[in-house]
Amino acid sequence: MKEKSQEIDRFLVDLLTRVGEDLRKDVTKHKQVDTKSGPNDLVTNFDKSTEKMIVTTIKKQYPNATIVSEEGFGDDVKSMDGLVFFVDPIDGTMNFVKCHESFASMIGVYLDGKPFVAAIIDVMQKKIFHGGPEIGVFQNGKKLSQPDDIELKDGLVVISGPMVLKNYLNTQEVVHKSSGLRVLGCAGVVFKHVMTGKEVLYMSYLRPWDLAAGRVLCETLGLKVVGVDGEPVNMLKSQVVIVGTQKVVSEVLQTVKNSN
Ligand code: 2AM
Ligand code: CA
Repeated sequence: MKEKSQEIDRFLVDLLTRVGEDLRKDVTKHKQVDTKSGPNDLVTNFDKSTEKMIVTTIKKQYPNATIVSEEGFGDDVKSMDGLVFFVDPIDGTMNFVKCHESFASMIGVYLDGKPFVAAIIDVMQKKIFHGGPEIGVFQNGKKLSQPDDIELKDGLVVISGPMVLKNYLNTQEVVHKSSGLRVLGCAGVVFKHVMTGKEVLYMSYLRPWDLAAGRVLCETLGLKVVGVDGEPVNMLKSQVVIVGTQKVVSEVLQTVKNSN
C-alpha cells in the first residue's frame, strides 16, 4: 500500500507540475469567461481544457479508477469503491481571472472511501503540497511537520464571505473570538495556510472537488475535518465543512450548536 501511495504521489506531482507550467502561460491570455450557478461562479476555457488534460492523463494511467470532476469530463460516480480521483482543474477561478494569482489546481485520491493520496499546487508560487496518510505530507518534496494545536483566540480564521455576512451558523461569533478574519477566494490556498499553521480554521460550503485533496493532506497532518454536526463528511455530497486544529474545531462546533 505504501508503494502504491508513493507511485500515485509521484504521478500527481508530475501531473500538477505540468498543469502549473501551462496555467502560468494561460493566466495573462485572453479568456472566454462564462458563469455557472451565479454571477460570481465562473468557468473559463482554461478550466475546461485543463480538466480534459488531467482526466485523459488519469484514465490512461489508471483505467479502472473513477473520476469526480468539476467541469463534467469525469464520470458519474455513485460509489466510493476502488480508486476514486477528485479533480478541481482551477480552484479560485475568480482569482485566476481578476488577480492573476492565488489560484490552485487540486487532485484528491480515495481508496475504498478512505483518504489515500493528494496534491495541491499554488500555481503562481510554484508550491506543490502532496502526500497522504501512508507517506506523510510534503511541500515540493520536503516533509512538513504537524501544525501546533492552537486555540481559536490565538489564530486567524478563514470563513466564506457570504456565510459571515449572513451570520450563518453563528460564524460572526467565531470571528469575534479569533485573532481575525481572512477571506482568500481559493480553497487550495486556504488548505496550504492551515497546513502550515498560518490560519487555524477554514469553514465554507464545499463541493467534493473543493474538499477532496485538502481533506487528505489536512487529516494526515493531524488536523480535523468534519461537517457541522461534527461527523465525518460524505465525499460525494456538497456541504458546509469545518477544517482546523483539534481545539479550534471543538470550539467552533460548540458555537454552531449555540446557533440552533
Ligand atoms: P472554484 O473556483 O473551483 O469554483 C471561493 O470562491 C472558493 O469557493 C473557491 O475555492 C471556489 O472554487 C469555491 N466556490 C466557488 N463557488 C462555489 C459554490 N457555488 N459552491 C461551493 N464552492 C464554491
Ligand atoms: Ca474549479
